[in-house]
Amino acid sequence: SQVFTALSVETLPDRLGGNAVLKAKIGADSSHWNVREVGDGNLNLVFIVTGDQGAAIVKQALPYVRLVGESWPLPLKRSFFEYHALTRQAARDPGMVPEIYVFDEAQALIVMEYLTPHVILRRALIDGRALPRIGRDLGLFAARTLFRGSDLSMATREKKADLALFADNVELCDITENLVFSDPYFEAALNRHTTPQLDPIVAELRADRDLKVEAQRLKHLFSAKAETLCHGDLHTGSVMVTDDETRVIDPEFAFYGPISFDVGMLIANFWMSYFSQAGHETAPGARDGMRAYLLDTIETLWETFRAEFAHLWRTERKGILYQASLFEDRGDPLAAEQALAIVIDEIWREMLGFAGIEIHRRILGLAHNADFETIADPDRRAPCETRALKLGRHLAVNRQRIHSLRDIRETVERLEKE
Ligand code: SR1
Ligand code: MG
Repeated sequence: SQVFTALSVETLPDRLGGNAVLKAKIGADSSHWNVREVGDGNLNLVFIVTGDQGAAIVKQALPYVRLVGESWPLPLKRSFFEYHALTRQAARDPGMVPEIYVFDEAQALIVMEYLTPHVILRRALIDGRALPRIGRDLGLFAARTLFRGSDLSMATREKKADLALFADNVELCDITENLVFSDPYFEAALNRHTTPQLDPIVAELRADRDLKVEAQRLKHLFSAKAETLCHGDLHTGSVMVTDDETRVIDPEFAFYGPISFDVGMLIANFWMSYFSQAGHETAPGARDGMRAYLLDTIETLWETFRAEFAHLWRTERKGILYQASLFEDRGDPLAAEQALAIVIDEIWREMLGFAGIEIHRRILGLAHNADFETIADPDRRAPCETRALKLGRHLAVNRQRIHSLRDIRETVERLEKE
């Protein structure tokens, strides 16, 4: 196959126009294709291509980090991992990821379904839109993909083959290992907290021994607990929504890691959205309904995850772990329920920790999120970010002693009034 060459708006129709699948999906005459580059993420090129028949998304990896430039090389093989993660997610929770039309490994490109009129969930939440389905849809997606990618469900040979396959996603794991678990807690070169008013709390957090130890314990879990196929970058920017549909995109950070990782990252982004609302409201209290919606959504997401995980545990536990032959067949059905309660409790405590450090890195590290960044006035942004940082510390350090989302809701609402 050809040497990798980055696509451009000008070259794309010629380069992809001969593909029979794309002729059928977009239009037979590629000179009629309209191409727009819309990538606003940190890593890749993304094009929307429309033609006489329809439309498609073309996503192409670049051999470097787009956010930083060619000084930070990044392998093209991330596209391979994204493709393989998407195929597994499609099988494990049908209808929740975009359909793939073409995968070209040498060109590091995936052509997939154009989701329209979907918008990025993070953007919708900034705009104050309360999407009715996301808590349930994302709770189901997390439970199904994380349970079904693990030794609770998969045949051991198949699971070990996937463990080996995704183990090569080294460079993207390295990004997470550094940017999420370490950089926020010292003066790393890539850090860029954009609000100088945060300097005192940043100094406090970086001197916080308990926090730094917890961050490294969580990094240890991330690197060593190869439990399931994680999405790896499951935040509100990786979800596309309408009022009626939820889709999950962008699993190029996929790796075998803790079940709790995706859940924690995702929920953290709802808490950040909550604390950012004060920076977006046009009058005090104008976003109170949105705030309540976000905390309710977190509860729905977690409760749905827990209920679906328990359902799959009871009906699909066919892997090498907690085998029914050890429990039910021996006349002790409660043994499996006892084990389930312990497994869920462990996911809960880990999930809180991952959520806490995800909040910190989105404010202190390299990769910020638009929830806070779009609050232009630093005097409005700083209190929002400070409250979120405090919650992150509480979650990471006290996670073994936090027992319910009700307790966290009280903390969150108290911080919001500070
Ligand atoms: C250099 S990549 C920075 C961040 O962008 C991705 O979306 C991941 O979240 C990563 O940590
Ligand atoms: Mg992404």
